[in-house]
Amino acid sequence: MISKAQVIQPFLPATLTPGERAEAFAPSNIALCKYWGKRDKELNLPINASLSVSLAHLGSRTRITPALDGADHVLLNGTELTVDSSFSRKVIAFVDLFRGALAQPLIIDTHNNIPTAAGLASSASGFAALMLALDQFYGLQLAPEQLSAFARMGSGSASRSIFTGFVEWQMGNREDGMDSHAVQLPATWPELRIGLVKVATGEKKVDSRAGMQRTVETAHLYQSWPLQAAADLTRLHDAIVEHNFELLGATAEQNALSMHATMIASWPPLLYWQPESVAAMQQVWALREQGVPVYFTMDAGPNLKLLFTAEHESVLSAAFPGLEVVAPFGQP
Ligand code: 2P0
Repeated sequence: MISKAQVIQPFLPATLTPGERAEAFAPSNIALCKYWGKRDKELNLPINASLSVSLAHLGSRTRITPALDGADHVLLNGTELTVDSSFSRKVIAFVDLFRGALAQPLIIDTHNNIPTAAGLASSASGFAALMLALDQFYGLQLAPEQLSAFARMGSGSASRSIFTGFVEWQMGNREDGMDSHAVQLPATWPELRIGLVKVATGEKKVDSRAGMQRTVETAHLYQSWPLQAAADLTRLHDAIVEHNFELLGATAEQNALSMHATMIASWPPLLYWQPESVAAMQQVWALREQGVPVYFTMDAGPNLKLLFTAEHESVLSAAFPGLEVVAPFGQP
């Protein structure tokens, strides 16, 4: 198995010249075709390609400055964390891949503006923003595909958060993973809306890293997942090119439910849904029967993300009190 450091090393200059300050933003993203399962756990290389839409201004902003007291400092939303917290350890391990022998202590300050109530994962935008900030801080001048491949090593879904709009993470087949990076699709959809439905917040018992590993190792049903994902990816491309909202929504919803089916078929079983998640799904189906074009997707948690177009926003805000609406391509 190739290590992250072995892959990154050839792309770094012989001598690093740290800057004074770097700051970068990366958006969060919602997958319409999910990443679920790895062919390489060290490099976060996926078993299937995935496709997401970025959440515009919602995401992570990370600032890097030199630390003058000889120790690393990791801050999250304005609060300094202990260096042995799980967040700090992940951040420092990632930074170590780049600063190498220089070992210069740093202050790494991250702010997430993702509504915490929405229960959205922040590892995707967090590692993407950190990667962009490191690139600036050390003047690495990495190409977008390289930034995406390296952000992937922090967290798989971070590969997609290097870009905005519709983004496809190509699975690649190289052992070093340098062809497993995201690309931005040349498409916009100004009327598209994503509605964040909060069902529950709080730490989940099984994180997605452990969840996908358990699924791959124990669910026979998982064998059908790569085929489903490949078919869905093709349908999503067609839907985006044709602005076919029904095709986009139906494909995303079936893809999410198929992923959850593989989780439920794992052992021990993995069910991220709460009773309120199922009630919200049934509400979406009831609204569709009444003629409202609305679909949902879900990740490794109990919350729903609704997909709809701008003209139906008021109906959906009334049906789901507290709905947080995002326009991924800005206002039309
Ligand atoms: C996705 N998820 O495509 C899928 C759907 C969760 C369900 O990407 O182990 O935090 O760091 O590569 O990126 C969450 O997985 O996992 C995720 P690692 P990551 O959005």
